[in-house]
Amino acid sequence: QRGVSMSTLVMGVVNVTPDSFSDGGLWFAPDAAIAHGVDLLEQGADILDVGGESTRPGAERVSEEEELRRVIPVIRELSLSGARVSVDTMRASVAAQALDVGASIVNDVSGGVADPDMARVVADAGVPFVVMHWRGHSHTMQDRALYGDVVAEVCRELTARITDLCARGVGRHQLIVDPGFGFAKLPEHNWSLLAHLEAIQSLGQPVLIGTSRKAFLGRLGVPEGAQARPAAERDTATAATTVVAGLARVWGVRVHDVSSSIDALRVVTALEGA
Ligand code: PMM
Repeated sequence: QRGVSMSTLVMGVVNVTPDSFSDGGLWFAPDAAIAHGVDLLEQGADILDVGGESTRPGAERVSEEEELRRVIPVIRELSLSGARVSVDTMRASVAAQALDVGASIVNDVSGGVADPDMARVVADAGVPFVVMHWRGHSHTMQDRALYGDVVAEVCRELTARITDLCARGVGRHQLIVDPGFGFAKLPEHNWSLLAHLEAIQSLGQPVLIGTSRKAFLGRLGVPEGAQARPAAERDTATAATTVVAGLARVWGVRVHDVSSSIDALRVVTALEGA
């Protein structure tokens, strides 16, 4: 058992993509993705985040048809099995169909910017909506990693998203904010954001963080200019960031390796009870 006082939720990643940077191709067939989701639930995931479009730096977009073909069967099956499912999509049409087959959270890395219809879908459904800090699509986003004060600017840009979404009829109570680790961010930006989660929390919304297996963790202990460590060897560092998140009492962490983050949160719970 996880223990009752553990408050940070663990969102397990189910990528139905051939090219995600962290686990690309591993769970691409629907059956493999469903089995992976079931496995993450058994490890203790509270939510499964199902996505069909890679957002790794430089990635090109997939078509709507292809995205639907990838995610809808997986979301339907996992929802039927009783899982709480979020759909990781920038498309309003994909979000709407995912909600129809059982998803109950929409996770949009563009925070409702990429598709002008997203706000309406989320407002009509009344479901939780993850609004991530985003400065543009993956093929050019790293050109936009320019900040004077990254923490202040991410907070300001998330506030603008909250204002815009509320003006379009989305309830403030629906909004979960995410600083968008790795999205138009250099390693130093990611570290600043992780060091100042309280600033993101001061926006007054629940906070989700997605540091899992990201490149800034792959640079730890690796000399300048040398190859970053592979994504699969970033889970220990990821779990360490889950400790940071747990101590900060963030709402949730989005991770690939669920069991190590569950353990990390057990450490937090034990510490807090000591
Ligand atoms: N990162 C990725 C995809 N979706 N959603 C949220 N809310 N936050 C993130 O940081 C995030 C996301 C990219 O990672 P992946 O390719 O490993 O899924």
